[in-house]
Amino acid sequence: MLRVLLSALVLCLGASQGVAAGQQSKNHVVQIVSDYDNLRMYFKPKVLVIQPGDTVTWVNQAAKDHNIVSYPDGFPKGAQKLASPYLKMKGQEWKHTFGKKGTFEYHCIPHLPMGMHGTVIVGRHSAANEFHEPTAKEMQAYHTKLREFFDEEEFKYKPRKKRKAGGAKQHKKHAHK
Ligand SMILES: [Cu+2]
Repeated sequence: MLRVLLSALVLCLGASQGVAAGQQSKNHVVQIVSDYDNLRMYFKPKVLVIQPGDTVTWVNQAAKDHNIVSYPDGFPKGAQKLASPYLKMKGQEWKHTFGKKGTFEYHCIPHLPMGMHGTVIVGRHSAANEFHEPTAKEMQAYHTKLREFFDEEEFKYKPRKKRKAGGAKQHKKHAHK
C-alpha cells in the first residue's frame, strides 16, 4: 500500500516538476487541448523529447472525443505503435511507456485536418530508413479508420516520403540532427 502511494507521489512530482526522486524513468504529460474560441484542437507540447523507459500520459482537458494514433509508418521498426481508445471525458487519461529509441509521430484522427498531431522523440530522432514499413493489411486498416470520418476526396493519407516532399514544417525541422 505504501509502495503504491509512494509511486503515485513520484509520478505527480515527475509530471509537475521533472523531479524523479531517485528513479530513472520519468512521466511526462501531454495536454489534449480543445480550444473552442479559436476552433483549434491540439496536443501540448506538440513535440516531446524523452528517454527510453519514460512514460507519456495524455490528459484530455475537455469533454471532447480525441484519440492518439500512430501513422502507419510513423514509429520505429520493432516498436509498438500508439493506438489509444477515444478519450471522451474531461480529465480522462491514456498512457504509454516508450521502450525503443526513435521518432513516434501520432495524431488524433477526427481532428487530423486541423493539424492535431504530435511527436515523441525517444532518445534520438529516427533516420528515414528506421521507420516501420506498414504492410498492405495495416494500410487498409488505417484507411478504414480514416474513412469513418472523411471521404477519399476530403482526406487522403500521405505516406512519409510524400509528407516530407510536401514540406511539413515539423518534419523539416527534425530531418537532420
Ligand atoms: Cu482530437
